[in-house]
Amino acid sequence: MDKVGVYICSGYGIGEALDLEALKQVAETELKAEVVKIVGSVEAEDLELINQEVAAEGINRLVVAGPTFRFYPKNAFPASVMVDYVNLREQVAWAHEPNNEDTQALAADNLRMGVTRVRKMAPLEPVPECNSINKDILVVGGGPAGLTAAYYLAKASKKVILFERKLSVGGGMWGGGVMFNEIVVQAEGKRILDEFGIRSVPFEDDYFSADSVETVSTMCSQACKAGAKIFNLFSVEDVMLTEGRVTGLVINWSAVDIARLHVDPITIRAKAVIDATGHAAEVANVIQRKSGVRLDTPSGKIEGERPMWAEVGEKMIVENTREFFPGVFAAGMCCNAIYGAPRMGPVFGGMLMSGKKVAEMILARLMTKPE
Ligand code: 48F
Repeated sequence: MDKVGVYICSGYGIGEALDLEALKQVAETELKAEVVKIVGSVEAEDLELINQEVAAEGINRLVVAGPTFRFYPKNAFPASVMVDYVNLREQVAWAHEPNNEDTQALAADNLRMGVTRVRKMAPLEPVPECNSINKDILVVGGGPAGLTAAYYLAKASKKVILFERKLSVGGGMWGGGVMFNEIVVQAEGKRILDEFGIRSVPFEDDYFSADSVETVSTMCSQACKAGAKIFNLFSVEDVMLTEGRVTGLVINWSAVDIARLHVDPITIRAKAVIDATGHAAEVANVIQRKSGVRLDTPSGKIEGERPMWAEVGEKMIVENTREFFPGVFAAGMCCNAIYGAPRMGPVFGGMLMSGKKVAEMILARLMTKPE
């Protein structure tokens, strides 16, 4: 139940210029305020008395008619009480002819507005907890590996964000092999396509082919529906590296980079980061270039991608799906770039298997480590 209290101040020259009893009448009879009082001032003990009464009477909507609102100390009234300040001093008593009919009418109108305002005030909604800025896992790159990882992690109820530099996700998968719009996967890759609900047909021996457009669009849709948040047009330009571990990413709008604007990026924290940036292995590169740390590779550096050898490349990519630096995991083509293994052309099963494997590795880690 709302209870309106009106406190009219007689100090600071206000009582000499205005008929305060008449104002009190307006508040009581016309405006129907539950508690109406005339007080000597609105500071020190008088302010304390007002607050005691507000608490005792259960007033939750308060009008103080006196000096400008700037006069009151910070937190003069409890945060749970909605307050309106009617300025009877600077804007009425001090600015207009005292004890004049029009001055009195102005004071009454100001009081009417104050009481009406305080009755209509709505409490501020508490700021919702921002659950976008700290995430469980951040995926860099929305190619087949990144989308697969995001899908399985989100399906396991993890908070996942995927950043994709370009307008559309899908990476190198839209064009299949030389733009035939067909992708090829092996039997294990087909099982992942099946889990996404993507149709495929036998191709030869143990291989299957699928429409690349259906594959990308379905993977993207399923990842989103599972709960992954995809931010396209965002580029990851750096990492946060604290105490020998990557703890988050530094991101900016891709348009800022394209337009060569000098706009500072923002950071986002996570328990794990996935580098799924394809051949470029951008996260690994930025760590190596800027931090001079050892990566978990034979040479301690990025080994570099080797020439095409599809069968070996496909096998190696799953093997090379690893945490290559504390807090950062490789998935997809960048695994072979980091660990020095062959590329594999339009065979995409390895990308899907690598995306699934990295999700499983991170899930296992999150389960064994206290959150
Ligand atoms: O290149 P991409 O498709 O990587 P992938 O998932 O799959 C590789 C295959 O497409 C293909 C292949 C098959 O045999 O070899 O190349 O490993 O997708 C990588 C995505 O990451 C984005 C990029 O735009 C692409 O969509 N990306 C790269 N760097 C960044 C980025 C960055 N710094 N920030 C955000 N996105």
